[in-house]
Amino acid sequence: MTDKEMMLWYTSPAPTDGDEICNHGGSKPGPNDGWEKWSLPIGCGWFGANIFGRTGTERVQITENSLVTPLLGYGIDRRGGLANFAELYLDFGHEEVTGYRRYLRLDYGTAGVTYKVGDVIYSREYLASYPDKVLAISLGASQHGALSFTMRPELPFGGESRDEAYSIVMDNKISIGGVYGEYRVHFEAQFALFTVGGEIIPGEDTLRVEGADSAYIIAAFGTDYKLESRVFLENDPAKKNAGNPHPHPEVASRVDAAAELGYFLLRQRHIEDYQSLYKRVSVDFGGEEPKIPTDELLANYKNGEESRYLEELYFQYGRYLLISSARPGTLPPNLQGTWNRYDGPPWGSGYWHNINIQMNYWPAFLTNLTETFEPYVDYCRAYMDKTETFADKYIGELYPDRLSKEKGGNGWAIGTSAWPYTVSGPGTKSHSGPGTGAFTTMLFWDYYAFTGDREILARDVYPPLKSMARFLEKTLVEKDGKWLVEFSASPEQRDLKTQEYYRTCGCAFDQCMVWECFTETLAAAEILGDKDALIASIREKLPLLDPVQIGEDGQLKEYREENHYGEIGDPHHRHISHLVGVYPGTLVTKNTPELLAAAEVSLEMRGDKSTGWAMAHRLNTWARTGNGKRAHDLYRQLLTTGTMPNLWDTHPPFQIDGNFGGTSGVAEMLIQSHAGAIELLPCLPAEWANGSFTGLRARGGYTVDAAWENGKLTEAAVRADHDGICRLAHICTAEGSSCENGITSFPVKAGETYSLRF
Ligand code: FUC
Repeated sequence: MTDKEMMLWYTSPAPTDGDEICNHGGSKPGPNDGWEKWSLPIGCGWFGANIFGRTGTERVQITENSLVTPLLGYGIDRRGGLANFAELYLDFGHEEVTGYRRYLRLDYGTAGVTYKVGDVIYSREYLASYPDKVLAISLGASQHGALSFTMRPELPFGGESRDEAYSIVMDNKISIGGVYGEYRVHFEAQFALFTVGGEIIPGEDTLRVEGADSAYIIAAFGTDYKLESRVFLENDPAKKNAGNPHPHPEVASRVDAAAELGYFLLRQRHIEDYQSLYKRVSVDFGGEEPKIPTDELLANYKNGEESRYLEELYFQYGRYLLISSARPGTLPPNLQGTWNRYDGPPWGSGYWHNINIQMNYWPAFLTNLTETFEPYVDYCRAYMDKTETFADKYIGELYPDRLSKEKGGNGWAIGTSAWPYTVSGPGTKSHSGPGTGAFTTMLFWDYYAFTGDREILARDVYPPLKSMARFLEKTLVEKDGKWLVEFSASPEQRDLKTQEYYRTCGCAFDQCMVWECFTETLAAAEILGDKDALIASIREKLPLLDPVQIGEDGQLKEYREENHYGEIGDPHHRHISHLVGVYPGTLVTKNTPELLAAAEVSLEMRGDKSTGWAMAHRLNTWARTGNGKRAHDLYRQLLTTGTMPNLWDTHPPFQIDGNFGGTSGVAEMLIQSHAGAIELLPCLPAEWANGSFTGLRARGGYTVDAAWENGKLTEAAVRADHDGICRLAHICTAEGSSCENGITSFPVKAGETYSLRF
């Protein structure tokens, strides 16, 4: 563990460019967009806020994931989806300032601003508390009575598209709210103001602070949304929330409870809670705290300068963003995490299921943030009834003779798009095959694999996993002695000749996903002693899936009917879905060297150049091949071509998946455990010749630390959650261990740490 601080910082506020934009589709962000490129995100899963750090009028822009209206069509140019919740303006009128600095401290989960006006130092700190479910802002001045400002919360865009809008000023509190969109979401935000010294003067929609020593603001946000199966089953948009209590009393009680605590205690509780997750992991590649701000650091890196610190920072930033956008009880992180300033965000800030939502969760288990997956478990449980009807429909249309009339008898099925209020089903006109469902259940399996927790397996993992196997089994047809998915499509690939989405039978994506799903289901059934007929049936089919083949260019084929690389679809497509067996899958590993070599050929041919998340996908896949140079090239590429000054990933536009994929990619370079043993430093690049990490996780319920010098492991420690046999790859020196085929095994006891020196 190093004590260097992980911090993003800047010497000017976020510019005002783009402040007026309300709908992404109508007007694309400009080159210097303040929100997208420069503002700093804080959040706690319940809500998110972007801090602009301005001195004249500060802007804090707030989102809460359940304020949604239906997306009126697909694509980034359609209005709908997640909405901007509220804007908080603080008028200081500080125009001439010196010594300006704003920052985001990843070690504490706090953002801040400091500057001087004349001799007075002004400072503000912002935090989003998960335990107390409030936004808190402290405002200070270095001279008695020097703090004066106006607090001015507003509905976004002057209340445009908000019905029954209200703004109520009472004593030291302003409440704003209304009803939003076709789902008739009732929402409310409350902003309470507290001062030391000076006075608070109420205005029509404002509170003015005059001559205070210091102040703090506590704000809470709520809607009448409740995550339950009714939300998805109910077709009438206006009835999805019907009968749920108005958020007002609950929001008010949260503000009151937080006010009782006061800023100091709120801050303490926030930092304790936040650090209990964040501090589980450290990485050190030899970076040093930079003397230049983050935007310059990134710009220099883009110009070819090295920065180990930036590489560490980006890794930890992904963890910060995940902690800030997903916690038990909240909705899962969407395409923008939980941050959005539009009333029509790109792709509706959806949960896109042909790569994006899965990528959001790639760092969850590996980087020791397991509980951030709980929101998806809840979400899946809530949409399950609806997605079972999709499976009924799909099987009924394609294979009526296989249709079961029992509830859940055809398993469940999911298409690409999903939101807090709706989820889509698969279809033969889709651009992505039914494998997207198994892409999703793979996360569930990993939830078990990394925790080794049988209760989690039985309660949260096995039901959706087995049910997905049930569905996928019904999508298979027997051809030439193989079981192939029909209809099948490699996500979003088009036929080179017709430019239509290419639809086929048994493409690598679907076959690999079925292979993973069946393999996981069989392993789970074995542990849980499930003897269901389905288990016997998928056990028979598994060896006949023939998921991957090598083509004439030595490539891992995307399609069974492909001979040469790139003859069917776009050879440089951003999706690399045919390689899911390498990552995040477990089919193609170092134990299958020919297949892995073929995957490398495909990866090379696909090329590094791509969009944000697609570079992150390549990074993770290169990490699995063990090629440290190529993995690091991709990491560099992601940072140089897919990263904005606030270190948000850009597709473009801003999508958070690339941040999360970047973080998991770094972790995959340091530790892997998908091929039967824990492998330390499986993909170490020359750039990270000396370093260490602590707290990364491995399958089986292990927490691992390691240190290395000149590219060679010097020490490691493995903590076991359960009694068992620990298996380490390529390490044959551990005392009391047996070593066979490069795998060292030794017995471990729950709660014990095993230290190894080399
Ligand atoms: C998938 C990708 C797109 C985009 C969208 C949100 O459909 O293919 O590039 O990221 O999700």
